[in-house]
Amino acid sequence: MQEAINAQINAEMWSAYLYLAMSMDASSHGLRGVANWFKKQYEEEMEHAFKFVGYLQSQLCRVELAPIAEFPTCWDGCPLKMFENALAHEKKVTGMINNLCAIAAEEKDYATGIFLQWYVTEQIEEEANCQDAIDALKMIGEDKAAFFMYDSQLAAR
Ligand code: OFO
Repeated sequence: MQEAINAQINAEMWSAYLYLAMSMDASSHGLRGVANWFKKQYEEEMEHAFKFVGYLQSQLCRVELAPIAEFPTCWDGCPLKMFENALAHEKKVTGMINNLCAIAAEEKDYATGIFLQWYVTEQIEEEANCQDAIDALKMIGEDKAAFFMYDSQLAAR
């Protein structure tokens, strides 16, 4: 269980870098709201990672930090591509969290099972947020005024 949680800490940090890269790409294309949204998402992912770090420490387990694997850095300033990529990634993360739950159940590690429930709920929100953005961006299409309004909304996250 300890090994699997350490791997998840790495995965959460990888997610953080992915979203920070999206924020940088959006920013370099003048998409201030999208850049802000992904910067906030980067911060959330680091919180997810540190929640696991705190949990391992509270259980007197060792935290092992591994190198962060390479991540994509270019979406050509296309928010739809970013959110589609983010949704696909979050679905993958949901699978990883479910896998951790399965290990906890198999090892009869009830404390970790309860701790993981927070992540199970969080993943529902993570996927829904990405899907909402995809739906909105598809509706907006090429309408620049509508996109400007939506970008301002994302800037307020
Ligand atoms: Fe940590 O939820 Fe996204 O990846």
